[in-house]
Parts: sequence; structure tokens; C-alpha cells
Amino acid sequence: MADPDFVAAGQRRAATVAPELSTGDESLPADLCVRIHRIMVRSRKMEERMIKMAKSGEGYFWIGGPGEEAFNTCLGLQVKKGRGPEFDYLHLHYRNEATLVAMGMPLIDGIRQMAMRRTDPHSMGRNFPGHFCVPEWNVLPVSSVIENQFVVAPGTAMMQKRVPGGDGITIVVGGDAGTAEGDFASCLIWSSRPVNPLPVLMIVMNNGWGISTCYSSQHAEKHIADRARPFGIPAEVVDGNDPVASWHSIRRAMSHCRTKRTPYLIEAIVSRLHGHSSSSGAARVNEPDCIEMFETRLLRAGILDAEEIAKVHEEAAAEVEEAVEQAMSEPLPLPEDVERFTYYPSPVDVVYPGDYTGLPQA
Ligand SMILES: Cc1ncc(C[n+]2csc(CCOP(=O)(O)OP(=O)(O)O)c2C)c(N)n1
Ligand SMILES: [Mg+2]
Repeated sequence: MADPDFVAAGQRRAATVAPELSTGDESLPADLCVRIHRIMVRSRKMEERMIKMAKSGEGYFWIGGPGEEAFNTCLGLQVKKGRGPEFDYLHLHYRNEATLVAMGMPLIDGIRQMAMRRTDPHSMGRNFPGHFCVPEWNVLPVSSVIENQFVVAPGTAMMQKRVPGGDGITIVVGGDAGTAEGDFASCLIWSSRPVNPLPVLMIVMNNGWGISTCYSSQHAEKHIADRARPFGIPAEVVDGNDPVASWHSIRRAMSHCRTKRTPYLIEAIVSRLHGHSSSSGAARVNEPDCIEMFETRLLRAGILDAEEIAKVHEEAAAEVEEAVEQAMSEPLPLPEDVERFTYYPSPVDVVYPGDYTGLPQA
């Protein structure tokens, strides 16, 4: 029989828990807030441990997304996940860890890439962390060369537009500084041509920095989102540190692209909590922290109490420690792996005939 004290405490709490969390007119139900919070914390713990790995010699270079978890989690949870043109394509950047975690990536796979293990499913231990590739979820390889994902994205959207009755969309994500590249303009142009507008959701994660160059020194326009207007592309600026606002902005944008089969642009204002990468030390900086701010709101609303929040952190830290221990015991890539699986096998590749070694599972 259930402990009567426990039941009574549960009932008392149920009576005081807010059913939802609101920002202005928008809200999220309590259970979704709890789910989002857990993903944000798991992603953050994974990356904090990865930064330690970079400093301790368990890994080397680190780059990633602490400070982007609120928006990126809301993005990952709303993706139409699968393989092929009926599903969403993701052309991501190197700070999308929380998106992958929200989509269901086990934390150990992020750690495996950081530890450069042969078991890393994204790159076989041969690429930087955050450089994901998941064919079964339409996650295209993340490139270190910034912004070229914006010139590739219209290609998958063009193909999706040909699917009769399809509602799969193409999602492309990059940073604020990268929008200076011509590739960003190419995406605006190719997504909005009146002859064939495309279902492209363009997302700019504006953290105010391009390595050490600050936003205000480079942008004459007030908002990057304003650059969508001359192309007739609807656009909005959202507080990417607020999961409630982010969720609804993404929901609106996705619904537009899915149903109207035309583009949309979101500029999300986010923090960069550990500098650009391990190359600049990756020390924690004093910018707004989306997890801390969310927890303050969850506590105030009675959705989680301090003990429950602490438990989420403890469980995530334990999950990450176990993942590091396991990953470090796994094999490194072999010299003969260096040039393997570089090109997708194609019998019609006239440029590199025979210059590929097949798919990893082949
Ligand atoms: C084509 C190209 N030019 C320059 C670089 C060097 N680079 C790497 S990251 C970066 C800054 C990117 O800033 P932003 O687009 O705002 O993204 P953030 O890193 O702030 O998320 C630059 C210039 C590069 N990788 N690729
Ligand atoms: Mg930036």
C-alpha cells in the first residue's frame, strides 16, 4: 500500500504546481518544461566534461554549444526525424549538441567523437566534436568551414518540394558572423525565387561574436533577421535563452515551411558561455545562462523543487562519467581509416571514379 504521507505530499504539491510556464501570451505545459530542462542539463554536462577532456589530454580540440541549449533543445524536439525527403533535413553548425541530444543521441556518442574513438558513429573519431553526421536522421555532415551549409541547404529543399504532398523541410543553422559570407545571401536568393520558393528554415544563432570579432563592429543592420525582408521571407528575432519563446518561434516557423512550402528565418539571441573553443581557453564567461534562468522560473512556478533539480544534475553527471570511462576504453582509428568513407559511393562519379571505399556498414 502507498505510504499515506507520500501520497498527501504529492497531492499538496500537485495543487501548487503551475500547469505551465509562460512568456507573454505563450506557454509550455509543465511536463514539457521538465523534459526540456533534463535535455539541456544532460547536454551541458556532456560539454563541460568535454572541455575538461580537452584540458586533461583525454581529448584535444573542443568546440560546442554551452549557451545554446534552450533554443537547440526546442529545435531537436520538434524535428520531423527520419531518413529521406519526407523527413526534415538538418544542415547544422558546430554548436548543435543539444539538438542532437534532444533527437535522441546517446551522450556517449558525443564523448566518443571528443575522445577520437573509432566507435564515434559521426566521423569514426576523425573529426572535431560537434561535427555530427547521422544519415538515418537526415543530419548532413557538419562542416568546420563556416556557412557553406547555407548554400547546400536549398538543394535538399528543392528535392523535398518535389515530393507530392510532402511536409518535410530543410533546416539550416549557422552563426551571426557567418552571415557575412556570400553563402548566406545565396540561401536567401535560392530559397525565395518566385519561380520556385523552397521550404527552408534559416536559423541564425546570434551570440554576438565571430571568434574575437564583436557583432557591433561588423553589422550595420539592426537585426540580421531584417535581411530577409527584401526577399519577402518572414522573419523574427527570438530570445534563444528562453525555452518558451524559442519553442513557439520554432513551431511557427516550422508550420509555415511545412504547409506553405516557402522559407522562414529565425534569429536567436544566445550566449556563448565558454568562448569560441578550447583554442581560446574555453573558460566560463559571465553571460546569461539559459539553464540557470530556466531553473529559477521552474522553481518559482513550483514545477520542480531544488532537490529535483539537483537530482537531474547528479544523474546527468553520472551518465557522462560512465560514458567517458567507456569511451576511453574503446579503440582509436587505424592509419588505414584516414581515407576511408570520404565519398559516398556513386557509380556515376565522373570526378572521382573509384576514389571511395564504400559505406561504413559495407
Ligand atoms: C569560410 C571560413 N572562414 C573563416 C573560418 C574561421 N572561423 C571559424 S569559426 C569563425 C567564426 C564564426 O562565427 P559565427 O558565424 O558567429 O559562429 P559562432 O562560432 O559564433 O557560433 C571563423 C571566422 C572558417 N572556419 N571558415
Ligand atoms: Mg557568433
